[in-house]
Amino acid sequence: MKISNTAPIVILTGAGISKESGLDTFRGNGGLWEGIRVEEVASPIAFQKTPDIVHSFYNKRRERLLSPDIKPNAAHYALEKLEKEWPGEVLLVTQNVDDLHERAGSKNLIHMHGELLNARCVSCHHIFLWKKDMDTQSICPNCTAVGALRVNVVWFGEIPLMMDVIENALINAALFVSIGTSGNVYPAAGFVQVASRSNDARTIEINLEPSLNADQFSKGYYGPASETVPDFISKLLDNI
Ligand code: BJW
Repeated sequence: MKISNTAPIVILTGAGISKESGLDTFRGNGGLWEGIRVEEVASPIAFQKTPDIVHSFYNKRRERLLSPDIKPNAAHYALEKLEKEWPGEVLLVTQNVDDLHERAGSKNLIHMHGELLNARCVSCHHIFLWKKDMDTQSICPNCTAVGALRVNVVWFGEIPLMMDVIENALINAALFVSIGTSGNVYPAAGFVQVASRSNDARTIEINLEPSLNADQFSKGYYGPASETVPDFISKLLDNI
């Protein structure tokens, strides 16, 4: 593929990129958490009604993320290489709340759905690094409120983070690449349309299988991310 080597690139990643690092996806086989659909735990109403269930969901995922066997895979590292070697701007937007892109060294990164290792106090609005379990008795380190802490992620019905920066980057992108996401959740599932309509960007999907909106992309590459992403990026960098 030939695009100008100063062209701005936007990459969107989803749960599929972290699957081979040992983190479960949300949907599909093995993608459910103890028989509960993510839509039933990842919402402010669920947190209001059953905070223990929601805390438990995130405590288990936080513990898993912090276990020593969880590491970035070749796809995370390939994206870091792209950011370092591409002469134009590369913005990495992830829907993932894990920190595997940071661990691989990516810097120009937006966590549009928040971060699992951060807690937010709904009383004083402070955000903290939080690596231990959280429950309804957890105390805010800033205002000392009891039970006001929640994981700092974006649930259904909440507004994803830094949308103005993301939309601006999509409008100006010459290449948009979506990796490891099923296309079930908006606004991320609509990014391909924003990029292709605004600037006639090339749009590429890289996934294990065609996503729900696969027909909206110029091209798709299918297979495990740890193989397809490094392969795609080395071809892109070879063309500089
Ligand atoms: C591999 C692989 C391998 C596997 N290699 N690939 C009707 C129509 C349109 C929209 C709506 C609607 N009704 C409601 C809405 C809005 C709603 C929404 O989208 N609902 C849908 C269910 C329809 N969206 C929202 O509420 C969002 N907010 C919003 O819209 O605010 C309004 C607003 C927007 C913009 C500006 C101003 C205002 C908020 C959405 C928040 C989503 N939150 C979650 C939880 C985050 C915390 C947590 O992690 O627990 O985010 S839900 C969950 O889904 C999580 C993920 O980031 C997100 C996407 O999942 P993802 O990454 O796609 O994972 P999977 O499992 O679905 O797919 C994995 C893929 O990988 C699969 O395709 C596999 O094949 C593939 N794969 N192994 C490569 N080795």
